[in-house]
Amino acid sequence: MNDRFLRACRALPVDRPPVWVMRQAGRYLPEYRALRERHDFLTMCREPELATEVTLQPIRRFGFDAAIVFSDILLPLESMGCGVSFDPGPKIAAPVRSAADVARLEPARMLEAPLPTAQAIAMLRAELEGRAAVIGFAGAPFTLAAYLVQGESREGFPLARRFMLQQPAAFAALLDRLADAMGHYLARQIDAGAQAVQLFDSWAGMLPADEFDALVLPVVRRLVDRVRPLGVPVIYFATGVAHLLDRLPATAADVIGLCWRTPIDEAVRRLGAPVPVQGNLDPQVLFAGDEVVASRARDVIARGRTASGHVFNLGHGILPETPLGAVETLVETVRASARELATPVA
Ligand code: 1CP
Repeated sequence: MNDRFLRACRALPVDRPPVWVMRQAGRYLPEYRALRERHDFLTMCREPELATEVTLQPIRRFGFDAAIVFSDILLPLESMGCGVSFDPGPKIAAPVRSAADVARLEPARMLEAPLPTAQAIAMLRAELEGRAAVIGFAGAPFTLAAYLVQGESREGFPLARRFMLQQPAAFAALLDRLADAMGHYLARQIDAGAQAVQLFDSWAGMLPADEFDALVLPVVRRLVDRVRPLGVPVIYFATGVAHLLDRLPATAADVIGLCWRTPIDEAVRRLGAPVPVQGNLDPQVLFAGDEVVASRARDVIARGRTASGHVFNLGHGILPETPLGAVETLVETVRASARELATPVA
């Protein structure tokens, strides 16, 4: 039974930091690319057997301490009545642009919709038998709203920002509906066996602090308060939020995921609360050669010791061209930190 990841999330002692990487199932793996040649991305998410296989690929190869179920943050929006496709970037068939569009979204549909992701989670628990923890996930309300309003991915999501400023009540209603829907969605993943859940707020960092405080933080808090009583740790991950770090403990998340821009020890001071953290090696470091990978990973581990709990991860998703050897070096460096801790200093 490998409970390193769950123990670190709870700030309990561990022999070394647990390690997994965001987007660990994906295009940098030849076995993923081989399967992807035969199936499109949405099929791989919607067939529980395929999603399970892809989720297990990086666990078999690298022995990560946690497995994040293969899906996408935009997939559950389909169950709310929004068409989603990838070509390869995401596209929303009917973007949300008015209060009437918001009113059409139906969070309660999340309760009945077939949920292949939940089936995949159950299959993963059975396959893994405790060798790695199974993580479920959802997009956080603001990040989902950014895609829903913009209709696609776009630097700065300008239409979403304008909708937020021009129609604050409608935007707040949109966030509320998304929080309700993701509450149902995460509850179903936890029911199926997810041992932790991560909220991805990839675009929250674009907001000025006052708007984050007024509109976004209260909805994240409401969602976290809905999910935490279900008994599994909740990780809140946002990028580019150096200006918001002191606010993040107010999300009430059990673990704060850190992007690579702020060193962990500094982030811990600025969080100002003894909350466990996850992160935060810059994904680009994996292109710098084994020596740099090992030394930078050791640096992240050392800084992580200033936190009450530390889950080793990258500071954002692993990039498609990443050399496999660098990931091996990374995992081996994290494993070796246990031996170093066990060796008495002469
Ligand atoms: O062509 C392909 O094979 C599809 C590429 C792909 C993959 C592998 C997409 C499209 N999504 C995913 C999987 C995915 N997405 C996972 C799987 C589990 C794992 O980590 O191994 C997860 C957790 C996500 C989460 C996700 N999707 C986020 C949050 C994390 C982040 O990177 O900030 C976001 C923003 C998305 C949207 C999305 N889905 C896919 C793409 C290309 C994008 C990003 C578009 C953009 O930059 O706006």
